[in-house]
Amino acid sequence: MALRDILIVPDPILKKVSERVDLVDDDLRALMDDMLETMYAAPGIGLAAIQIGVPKRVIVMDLAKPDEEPAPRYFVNPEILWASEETQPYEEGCLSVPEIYDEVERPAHVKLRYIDYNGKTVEEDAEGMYAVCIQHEMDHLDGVLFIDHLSRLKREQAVKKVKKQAKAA
Ligand code: K1U
Ligand code: ZN
Repeated sequence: MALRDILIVPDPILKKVSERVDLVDDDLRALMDDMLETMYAAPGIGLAAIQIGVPKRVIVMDLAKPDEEPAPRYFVNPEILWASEETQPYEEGCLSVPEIYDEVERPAHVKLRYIDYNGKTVEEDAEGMYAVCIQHEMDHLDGVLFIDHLSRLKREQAVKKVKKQAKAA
């Protein structure tokens, strides 16, 4: 397993649309292992492959609380089959937009289909933090960041702040 670098805005690679995966094999599982290690180290609760520069439709996530056992989840080619009309606001963050947090409104419930770590197709419902996080991560697969859901002014301010942090580092 290896730690990978996380791309930071305004890296243009983050705007790419990721490609579907043909096969869940050992190479893909090695990528997912690296992504999980990178996510835990950041630390974060989710990570899309494009955030480490790999344009594949792959996501890892762990929503376990600090006092709970780790509960890694792996999503290959995730699709949203249904989204509720009811929405919920959540103050989101992103490892590719460090130290910026703002409220995004998304569907409160979604029905998902994806392929798991073992290549099995799974369908399940997501709500609460799971629904927030999977929609945030699936946006990454289409080159969309949470700041793209904010006003142009807020988005530009966020990118400016991240660039300033990078210069100071
Ligand atoms: O960069 C990412 O996509 C990961 C992002 C996921 C996310 C967070 C909040 C709402 C939606 C999606 C993060 O993990 S940001 C860091 C974070 O939320 C966190 C870090 C340590 C402990 C708890 C949370
Ligand atoms: Zn993100």
